Amino acid sequence: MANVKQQLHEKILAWRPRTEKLLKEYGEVVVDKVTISQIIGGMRDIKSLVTDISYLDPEEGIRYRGYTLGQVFELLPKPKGAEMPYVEGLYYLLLTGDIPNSTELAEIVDEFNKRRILPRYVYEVIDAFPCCSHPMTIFSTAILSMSRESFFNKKYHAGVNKLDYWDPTYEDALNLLAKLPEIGAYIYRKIYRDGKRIQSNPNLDMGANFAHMMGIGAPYDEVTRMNFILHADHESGNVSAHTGHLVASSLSDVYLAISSMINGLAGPLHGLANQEVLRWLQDVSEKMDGKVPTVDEMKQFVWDTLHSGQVIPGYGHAVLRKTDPRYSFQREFCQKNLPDDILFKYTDLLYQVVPDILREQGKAKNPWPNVDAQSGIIQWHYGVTEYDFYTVLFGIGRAIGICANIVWDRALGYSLERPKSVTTEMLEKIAMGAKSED
Ligand code: HAX
Repeated sequence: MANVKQQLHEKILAWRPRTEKLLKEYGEVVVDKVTISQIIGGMRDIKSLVTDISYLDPEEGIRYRGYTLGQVFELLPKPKGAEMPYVEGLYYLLLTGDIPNSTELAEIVDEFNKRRILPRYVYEVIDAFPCCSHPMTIFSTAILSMSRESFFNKKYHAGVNKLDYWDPTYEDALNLLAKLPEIGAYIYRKIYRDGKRIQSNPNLDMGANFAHMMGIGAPYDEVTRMNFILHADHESGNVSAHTGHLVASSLSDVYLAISSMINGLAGPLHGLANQEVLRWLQDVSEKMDGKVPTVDEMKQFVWDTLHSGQVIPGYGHAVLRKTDPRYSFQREFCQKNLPDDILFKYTDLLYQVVPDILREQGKAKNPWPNVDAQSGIIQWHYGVTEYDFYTVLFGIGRAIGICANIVWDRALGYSLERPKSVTTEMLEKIAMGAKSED
């Protein structure tokens, strides 16, 4: 058994009794109540999922395996001369809970490297798409097409023991994650460049390899590492993570689950918001003839959007109640590396005006910016101006966390997901019953 897998196996064996004890001895303990507004309102805030990969605090933001983003970027090992850590090291952290030492890092980097080559048919699937297909549709389908490679499916049909489901899932997850940069970069080259594939370089880490295959020089490798790490996980209830978990809970393989989560991520209220931010900013830029608007002009653009019944992309969040630390991290990157970029100036101006306006409007529970408000500006600055592509970048990152989750879902034997639905009439009766008790 390989070393990473061996370590993971030991952690799984040590963890299982905790889950078993909770189920056997405390299974009937009440964790949360459910209100009618939560049932109609997208199950907001109901504590009904469990994950140890990351935790999202409404005030503080995300922690990966207990580490704040600042700690993750500081503690994870970095390629020589780089400021941003190895993405592979992050996967090791999410999977095992530990910061990898140099041997562990070398091993996980090697695992990614040797699994990166794409089957030929995946290029053909991408090539077969009609023009104007959205990159997220192509990305999802390319991933889906590889379900035939699933090691889990083969083992399942051969009759593998339930306790060992995690093992072939671990293989599928690594096989898929290692290939995502190749798929993403090829889609980019195909749609927006000359269509010629740039071969991956086995001497480069995942982030640098992606930059290389995109055809973009340094420091885009740093941008790529930062981007994949920042987007990797946001606990389990968001649409993409939840979809990945839900689909995998029926024992669908990792390819089917990750393709599905990509479809959820492709919605404008979720991951597609990063492209919507750029679309919105471009619209402002056109109306301003490229000049930076005054504070009052920017306020007017924001109000115009709200009055036309649209949301301000990149602002608000279902859980967070403060500025997203992923936004702050990228803002600091911009302040350091692209302070004079005109779009960064627009974004900073928005940061000055939007929270007050959303508060004045009085609808959004969180008036602060989220991760998507800043990510596209950085891509644009480094030459990726095709904003339809931005959510693919998000998707490569997000797959890392969801894959780690699915491996642990299988290791701890989490059940098929199956919440109960009720009819409107039933809710009305419950409501009337509660009223007559008042
Ligand atoms: N602009 C205008 N109105 C907003 C708003 C925004 N940015 N954010 C929330 N609202 C509105 C909602 O549309 C809702 O209006 P209605 O009562 O008319 O339906 C009201 O405020 C209450 O919404 P909420 O409870 O604060 O927010 P939700 O949990 O329902 O939704 C969203 C959270 C992220 C979907 C929401 O804030 C939004 O639409 N934001 C803009 C899109 C966006 O940036 N999405 C990315 C979020 C981060 C993410 O998942 N990245 O992938």
